Amino acid sequence: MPSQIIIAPEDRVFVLTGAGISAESGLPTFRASDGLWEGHRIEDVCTPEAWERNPGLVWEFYSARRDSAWRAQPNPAHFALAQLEANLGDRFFLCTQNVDDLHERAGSRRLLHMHGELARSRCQRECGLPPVEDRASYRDIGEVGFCACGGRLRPHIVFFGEMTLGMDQIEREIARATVMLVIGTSGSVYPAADFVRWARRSGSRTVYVGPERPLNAEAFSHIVEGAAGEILRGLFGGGPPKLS
Ligand code: BV8
Ligand code: ZN
Repeated sequence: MPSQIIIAPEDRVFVLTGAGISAESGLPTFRASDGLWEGHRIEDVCTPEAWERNPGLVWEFYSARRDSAWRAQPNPAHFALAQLEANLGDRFFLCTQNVDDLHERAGSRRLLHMHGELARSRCQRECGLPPVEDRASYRDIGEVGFCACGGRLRPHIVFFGEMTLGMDQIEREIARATVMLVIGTSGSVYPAADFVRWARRSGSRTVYVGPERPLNAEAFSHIVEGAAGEILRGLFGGGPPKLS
């Protein structure tokens, strides 16, 4: 049985998740698909240039991602984090790099999607109007709607080269956390890959859960190798955290 981690009454837990936590729900990770996302090069579907060049291809890609995400179900790792949130209340904060909605469907609420959400679209003109709920799959760019200002709607996704979301809140939560738990992320994409180093600098215990050592392994005080769905349940024991 993997070691358990103590969470004392004065502890605050910051959790960061990546594609690995959704692997057991059947959603492919980025590493697994050898740098190709469902057969597409990142440059063709997830950069501002790609959007300018061919918004139809970008919408085809994210429509396919929407379809597979809506068909997927949360797995025991998602539920274990929702349980931990229920136990710790405001001593818990969850930041995810994932754009799927499996954390929400498992019951997580104190959650921030730093790379955006599949379930929303926003105006490409950044006119200031907030993102809108949009779970549709578009077969053709002609089907995609427009913002009230006339701008075309784009996926509410952080493309490479674009600023990540909620960084002020993330920096605040990392600064006041005493334990950082990182689950299922290879540590290859920034600034998320640096969070563990920020946590280490502010004296937090840093724990990684995943079947492979991440690229930022040096910054973790504990590495628990294994699948999140198996490890997390054991780690928290499902009931109130007996992390002694
Ligand atoms: C920015 C949304 C600046 C889209 C995403 C050179 C050096 C350093 C940085 C850079 C650089 N050149 C460019 C950069 C910056 C760039 C970057 O980091 N590039 C990398 C490739 C080097 N970063 C950016 O562009 C960021 N923006 O820097 O802006 C700026 C500043 C001011 C003003 C304007 C701009 C934006 C990055 C966000 C891009 N969007 N997602 C979408 O999802 O479709 S990133 C996307 O890829 C994901 O969100 C995630 O972040 C990343 C994939 O990583 P992981 O989630 O870790 O997945 P991966 O497959 O790699 O690993 C899975 C892991 O799970 C594995 O370790 C595996 O072992 C594990 N696993 C498998 N099964 C399980 C498991 N774990 C547990 N249980 C299991 N069962
Ligand atoms: Zn607009």
